[in-house]
Amino acid sequence: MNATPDLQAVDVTLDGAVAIVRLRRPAKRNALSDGLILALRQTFETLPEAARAAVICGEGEHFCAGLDLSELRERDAGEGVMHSRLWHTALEAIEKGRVPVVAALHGAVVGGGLELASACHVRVADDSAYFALPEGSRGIFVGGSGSVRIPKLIGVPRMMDMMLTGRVYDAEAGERIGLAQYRVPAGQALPKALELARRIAENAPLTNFALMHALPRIAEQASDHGLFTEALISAIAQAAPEAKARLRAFLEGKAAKVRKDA
Ligand code: 1HE
Repeated sequence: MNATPDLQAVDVTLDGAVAIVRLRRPAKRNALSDGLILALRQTFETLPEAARAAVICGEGEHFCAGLDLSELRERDAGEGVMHSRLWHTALEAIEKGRVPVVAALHGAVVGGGLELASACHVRVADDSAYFALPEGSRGIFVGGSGSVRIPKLIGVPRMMDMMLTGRVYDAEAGERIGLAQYRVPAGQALPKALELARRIAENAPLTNFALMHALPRIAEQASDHGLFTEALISAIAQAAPEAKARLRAFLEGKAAKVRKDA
């Protein structure tokens, strides 16, 4: 694979403790070329030190049109494996990176665009968003970890249906089945994602790290192993000085209570 990171296609800005990562190929509906995938990997591996959470969004009318189909050419099986593995490492840099990532979704969230969204930790869809996996009709298969991550969100039968029949879910249905955890009016995905990311950034970094790295692994372990891992991680998290300070603040009446409208 000869591609180099297309750094023009990804814009990173820091808003306080939140890194905003923007896909910037609107003329191609933010289709994910090899160069853009490499740039995403590099971006998430080298987020600014001050970032404690991130938001990913797309410029233009759509979040992301998936794989850049113009780059699909005759690949032999070995090259196909390497291409898929490139996507895996890039999306792994998001899912198992340093900070939680909130996806702000609008317009098309399709194919590899949905694979990208499913590597994020929280998904916010505005009412213009729609979700599809057109790979079935293009004669290909998911290759960007969709077969691993998407069934964890919606189950194998729903993903099977999307790929076999070309079913498209709108934002409302997408939220109902679990493709997004939040639905907001059109145009509000980014503000809502930012609001959530700012809240996430206030958590103890070790808690965020434990959630990103321990929770998905525990969920895949046999329950006996999961309980043991949970005991280890919770002991490590509560031993951190920041955890002790936060607990003390609550006991002294200085920390926020849980409110039902929060
Ligand atoms: C593209 C791509 C793309 C747009 N690769 N160039 N993904 C798909 O099968 C989705 C294909 N795209 C679409 O269905 C539509 O473009 C959209 C619904 C996303 C947007 O429609 P629209 O009317 O706003 O835009 P458009 O006129 O279709 O596209 C504008 C330009 O973007 C046009 O190029 P132009 O040079 O004629 O201006 C399109 O060709 C180009 N474009 N989408 C390349 N995807 C790791 S495996 C993952 C496997 C997959 O992701 S398969 C699913 C691929």
